[in-house]
Amino acid sequence: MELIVGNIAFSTWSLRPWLVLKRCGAEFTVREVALYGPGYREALDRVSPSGKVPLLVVDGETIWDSMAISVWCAERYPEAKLWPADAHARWLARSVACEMHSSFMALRSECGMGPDAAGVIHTMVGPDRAPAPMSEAVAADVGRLVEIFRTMRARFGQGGPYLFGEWSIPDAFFTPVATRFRHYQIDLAAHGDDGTAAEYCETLLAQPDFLEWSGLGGAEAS
Ligand SMILES: N[C@@H](CCC(=O)N[C@@H](CS)C(=O)NCC(=O)O)C(=O)O
Repeated sequence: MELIVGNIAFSTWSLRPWLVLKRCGAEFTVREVALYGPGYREALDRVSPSGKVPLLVVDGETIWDSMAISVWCAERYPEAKLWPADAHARWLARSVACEMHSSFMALRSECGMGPDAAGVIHTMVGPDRAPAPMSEAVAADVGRLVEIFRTMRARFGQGGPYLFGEWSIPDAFFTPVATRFRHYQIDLAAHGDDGTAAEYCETLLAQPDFLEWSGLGGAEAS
């Protein structure tokens, strides 16, 4: 089984299925396709049906999209308990993971972790590269994320430090958010946090699998 990822230094999409696969205890190799350099489009199109990464090559198929790979993992490794056991928690875990997958465009584009128009990779320039001033759209995204973190932790977080207590797929999807908050030094208290969201983000950033990814080169972002 092979996970094909973008640059570990900044591919936030690639980090998610990597975290999920690690959680399953799956045996897999990683192939990094360098994005946005000369010839990258052809290299990516050779391996990717969608022209994007991440991809999981398994059982003669190429599965694309970080959510599709995560759902495949939940099917293949039920013992990893990648979704919460409680039905209500599970329904909402899927809601927030899908919301993360499909929304927060302002945060993604204005607080990017990939190369900008000048080719500068934000993660490489240090945490002082804060966007100033923060746009209303980014502030709305941050406020909504704080609301999700506070609400889910309060309702379902009793069994552990993750969003739904025990680690589950939403934690993989929110780890890149925690890296953005850290990288851009976003003060969550200014966006409605009572400390819950900040503590949750610290938990994600201290998670051993994330630290291993950081050691592979994805220190800030990915
Ligand atoms: N929704 C997709 C998004 C994948 C995505 O945007 N991947 C970026 C990686 S940073 C990519 O492949 N970009 C290359 C390109 O668009 O040319 C997923 O979750 O896998």
